Amino acid sequence: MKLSLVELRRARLPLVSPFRTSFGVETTKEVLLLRIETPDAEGWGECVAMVAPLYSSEYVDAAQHVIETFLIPRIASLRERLTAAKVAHVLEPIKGHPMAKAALELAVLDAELRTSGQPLAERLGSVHDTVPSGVSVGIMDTIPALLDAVANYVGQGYVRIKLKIAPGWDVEPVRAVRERFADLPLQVDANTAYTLADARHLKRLDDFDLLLIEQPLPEDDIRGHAELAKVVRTPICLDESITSARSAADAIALGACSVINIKAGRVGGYLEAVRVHDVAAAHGVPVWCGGMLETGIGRAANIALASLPGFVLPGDTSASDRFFTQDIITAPFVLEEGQVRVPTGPGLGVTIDPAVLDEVTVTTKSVTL
Ligand code: NPG
Repeated sequence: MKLSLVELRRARLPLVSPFRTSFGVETTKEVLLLRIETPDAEGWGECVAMVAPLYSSEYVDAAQHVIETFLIPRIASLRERLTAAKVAHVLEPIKGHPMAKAALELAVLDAELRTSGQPLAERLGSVHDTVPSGVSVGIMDTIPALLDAVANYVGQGYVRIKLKIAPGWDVEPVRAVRERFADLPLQVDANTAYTLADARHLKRLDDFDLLLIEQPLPEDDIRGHAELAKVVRTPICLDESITSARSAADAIALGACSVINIKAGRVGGYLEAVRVHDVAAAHGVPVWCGGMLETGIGRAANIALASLPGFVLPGDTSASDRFFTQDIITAPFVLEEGQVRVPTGPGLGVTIDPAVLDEVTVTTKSVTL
């Protein structure tokens, strides 16, 4: 499959409401979208790197730079021999930049699958037509505001709530939500905001029957998570720390986690994400699909991934209107009795709305090959 064009498009979509985490507040999604052309089909990819390197070391300007300068020439060098399965291998000599690599691999995968007529979900190993949908609730100014937000999402039918926590916004908000919603499947996400010295404080969360505590400690603190897991009863889930199938195997072997959040961007692509899923499944470790405020392109791919058999916990696979009043796809994802439908069309199975896309586009750059 020969690549003839790569289009790099930067778009800006306002969020329906500000989304606050321990590392910052987002009010707009600035996204890098890729469109590639091959003789038989086009393919779309979305890069999940954010504007600033606050979640991980990647950021969108750097992702665009590395894609243009180092990644495109490498995959183009494969010429007719380009296939999605070869992308990660040919990009391996370039250190790091998993989100940039994942975006490019997704575009190649989409073009390949649109050519053969196969849906992405099927290619990845899907076993479900719909997936249960959870929602991530940001840090709020007050506990009453948080309770209103949670009540609204529960009312819409979301089957699991994830609360963002940080020092100063943890035990009390979690207690308030648990008191109001006794049976709600509930989990928390710290995005690395604590240290092992906080172990006794974090243990107080054991009172609230949480599904898991996600990434309490720094990304490289695997031993710390293993120590913490001996102190707290609530299962420890890793997100930022899991950067590959190998690191997943290590974290499991070292007792650092008993649940894994899988994000394709964080591990360098959807094909590696499947390998993380397989490693976890082999160890009986449940996984769920994370989210990074994706537009319909990335959301479609995440929902496909979340339909694999090891994804036994609801993911951050919310409906499009959780974040956007206007998505860039013609049929945005909707919540139906707590579930979202896995796309069934070839490739990503979604259609881009060109008028909407043009409206939100800030810059476009084409690389002809
Ligand atoms: O549903 O897309 C979503 C957002 C889920 O909380 C969410 N994502 O740390 O997992 C995370 C967090 C995130 C958001 C991370 C933006 C990085 C950027």
